[in-house]
Amino acid sequence: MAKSLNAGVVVSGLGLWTPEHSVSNEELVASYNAYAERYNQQNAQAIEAEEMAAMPYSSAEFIQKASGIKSRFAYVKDGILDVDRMCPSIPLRASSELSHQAEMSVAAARDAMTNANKTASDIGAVIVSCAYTERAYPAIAIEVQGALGIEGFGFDMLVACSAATFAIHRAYEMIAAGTVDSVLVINPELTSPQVNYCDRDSHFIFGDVATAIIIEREETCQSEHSYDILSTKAVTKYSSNIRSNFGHINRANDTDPFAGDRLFHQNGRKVFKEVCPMAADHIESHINQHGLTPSDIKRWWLHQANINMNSLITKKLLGRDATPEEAPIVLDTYANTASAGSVIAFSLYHEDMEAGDYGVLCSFGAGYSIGSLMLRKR
Ligand code: CO8
Repeated sequence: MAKSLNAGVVVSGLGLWTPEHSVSNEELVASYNAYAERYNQQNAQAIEAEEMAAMPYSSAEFIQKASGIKSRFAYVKDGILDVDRMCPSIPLRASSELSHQAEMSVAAARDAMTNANKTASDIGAVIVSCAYTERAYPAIAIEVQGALGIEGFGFDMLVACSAATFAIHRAYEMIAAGTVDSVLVINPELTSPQVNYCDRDSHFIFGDVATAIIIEREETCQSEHSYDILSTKAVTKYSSNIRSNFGHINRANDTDPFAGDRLFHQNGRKVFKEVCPMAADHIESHINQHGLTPSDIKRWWLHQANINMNSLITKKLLGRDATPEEAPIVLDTYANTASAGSVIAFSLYHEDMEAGDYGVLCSFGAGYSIGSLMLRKR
């Protein structure tokens, strides 16, 4: 059993940057269906002869019912709805310019620093952790560190949906070990370039966003809203049910660099069935480590992939439906934002918590990976 380090480490600030452009289910379905119709017309003979499968049509009603998603934000909307493109049109930036993910990161980081009453000189390390970084090196975290004028060090981490919780775990451990006094964790989830907008099963799932979290020693905390990190818990179990084969080796494969398997793809039904019980068991055992039960938890800031997954998990834990106040949902407007979802929920729904209230922050997804934190309002 993982022991609580009980190290006097706190979450002292949360930051959120939301893109200005949003894309509704209706808009997305209209462009997907126009693309499918054209494809089916162009290949009518082969489809008729059963040499090719027709592209199936998507529906806004299905998307909302199956996932809870009504719309998503896009860093760049241009191109996503263009049936001749089906991909956002994001301009290349020169190496001398701030990169796209660094720009998103800086915006979320400034919000978190304001909320934590921190300046750049108070931060000892920067972790940028998300599902994809736009390049391998130099690390986005080091670019952000430079842009914000932070001393110390920075590094990037990739853990798909659990990138935020796993990075907070690392920050917690670095502070507990005395390596640094304060860490800025940022999750610039620029997912839209990896969404296959031509795939009916996944074209609706993701949105773009950036979140940030300040973690520091309790002695230095000057925030109005802060949370003791009582412990962290993580588990991973290998599965290819959520996968992207995009990577630096693609150049050497002599295959299509934009093929469907290079983009996000999944067996959603299997993921749903396998991850829900794993996540519920993980959370319950984490809570039990503290001599608590699920009924002691005031707020569940859960991963935001699917509203039905969250309902199932909280029902399994509580033995009843959770209220929207207990387990807030943000995926109706944000969709699945990879690792950032639970942090958005935390960021938007925490200020009413009272001293002594317990909350659980938990991610679950690709890997599979599950990461949780037991938090207590100070
Ligand atoms: N419109 C209409 N019908 C559809 C559509 C659509 N868009 N899509 C599927 N259908 C059809 C199917 O073909 C099927 O038809 P039939 O019954 O005739 O075969 C029927 O609807 C039911 O299909 P499913 O069984 O697939 O539907 P589900 O109820 O399972 O819902 C979901 C599909 C919403 C995908 C659901 O399974 C789900 O959310 N599963 C959980 C997945 C999950 O949590 N994944 C985590 C992914 S996030 C992550 O790990 C981070 C990765 C890194 C980020 C990537 C960024 C790009």
